[in-house]
Amino acid sequence: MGAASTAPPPSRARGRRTAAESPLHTIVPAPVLVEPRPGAAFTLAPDAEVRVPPGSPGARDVGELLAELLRPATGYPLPVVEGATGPGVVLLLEGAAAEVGDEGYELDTAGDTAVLRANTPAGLWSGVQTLRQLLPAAVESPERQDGPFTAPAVHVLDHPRFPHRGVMLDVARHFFGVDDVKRYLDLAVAHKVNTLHLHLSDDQGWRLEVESWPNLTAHGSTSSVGGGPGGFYTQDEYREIVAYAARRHVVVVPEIDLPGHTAAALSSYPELNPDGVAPKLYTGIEVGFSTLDIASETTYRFVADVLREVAALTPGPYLHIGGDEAFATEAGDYRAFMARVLPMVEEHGKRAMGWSEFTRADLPATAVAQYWDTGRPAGPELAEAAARGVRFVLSPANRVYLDMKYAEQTELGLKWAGTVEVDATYGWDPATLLDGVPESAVLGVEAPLWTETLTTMSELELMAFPRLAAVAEVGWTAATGRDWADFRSRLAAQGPRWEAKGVAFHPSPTVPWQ
Ligand code: TNX
Repeated sequence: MGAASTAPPPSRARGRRTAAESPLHTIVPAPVLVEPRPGAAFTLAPDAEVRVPPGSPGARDVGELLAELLRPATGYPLPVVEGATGPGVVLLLEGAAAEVGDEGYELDTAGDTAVLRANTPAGLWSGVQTLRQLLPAAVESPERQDGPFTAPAVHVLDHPRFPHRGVMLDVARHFFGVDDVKRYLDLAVAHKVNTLHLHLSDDQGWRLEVESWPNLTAHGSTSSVGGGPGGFYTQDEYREIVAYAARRHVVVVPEIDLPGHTAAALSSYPELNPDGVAPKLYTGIEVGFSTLDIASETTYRFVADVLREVAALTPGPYLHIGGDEAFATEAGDYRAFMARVLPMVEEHGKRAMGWSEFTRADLPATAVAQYWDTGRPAGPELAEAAARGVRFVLSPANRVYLDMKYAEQTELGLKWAGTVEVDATYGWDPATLLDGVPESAVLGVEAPLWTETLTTMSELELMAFPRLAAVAEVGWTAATGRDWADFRSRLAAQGPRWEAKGVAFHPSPTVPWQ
């Protein structure tokens, strides 16, 4: 193609629209209501301030985070001030419609002012994500960009469908350090994810320091799939992740997978093994071959110590005790084990989470079962648990497993649940997935990212995006507000945002990327 004369002007070079031109339908997850307002578009002025209500550290924190998000690209100082007047973004903890609840918000943009109203700081935080997505993609850049930074004049009213909108990261098969976890979290919260589940132990590695059983990390952390070096979080590093997440209104759910998926622990302490012999560290990707010694009191001392330390480090309401694929544990032993361990979780004032197999145990009504199978006729124990009050987090592998290949030719990932393109991730309804598990029993959805085949941050990103955004919308947006044709064009609008953030994403052929 001939050079200069036929090239489009730079702002349109890749078919991008400026924010003023962009349609309102760009936000993922889709809000309950987005209405254009008459009048001028909102422009973030160079002297804009972020105005926060006096006396609310939580709201101030949201204001600080908003300023931190916008400063690099705009180069504006964006001071965070209490109750002052002047142009900018106003955060209010009053005046929001009651229906927005704990996590919803109202947003009004026009002229030199954007006003966010919510009942809680968490609601303001949700609104911040929407405001970001109304501004041009360039605001996401870590480097100074040319303005103006404008957003259409709109009124948005919004609140989530489900309270639990999670992502899970498997840091056991391959270890990912604190900075990677923070980045993954940052990318997820942009789509209003509020739960980070960390899969902290598995056959291939133990990833959290436990002071009372030091060999778990001294030895058990030193392996990973394929024989890499492994790694682990010190208790201080884990606290750092929890605090980073909490500031972003994300609850951390720590998982210690029991009684199977325990080869790293078994290799660290011979006395935990049914035959008393510690196996070598495991670096393959088989599942279902390991089990703690169900008959030994040492096992229960071990589990009690681990859960006590993890509970003490974790302010959130859950301890996830795994329970999946315990094929080396006899059915009766499995139930006996869970009967001992479930009360330990409650003793620490926590709710037990576990993979769906743990519905075979006698669960307390406070328990939360995480469904991971592919919708094959589910056993009656799921419906029975739901009837007893157990709540469900849905992670159907053929929909939301972010480690499944997109297509046969996808280099990374597995395909035991099939190949999963983003339309499949989007096209299901949590209320009708499982017979006997009605919407009232569904706490929400979660997208697991297992890492047998993934070793770098950009590999995580490539598998997670764009599917993570689709799961987030399944969890946030009411069924009546969801539509694939509409979603795929809104998803396309995320492409330039991910590019601005340097996110590797799968250019799905099902999406009309801009
Ligand atoms: C199944 S689903 C597992 C994991 C694997 C994953 C790979 C579940 C609870 N367990 O151990 O990593 O498949 O897709």
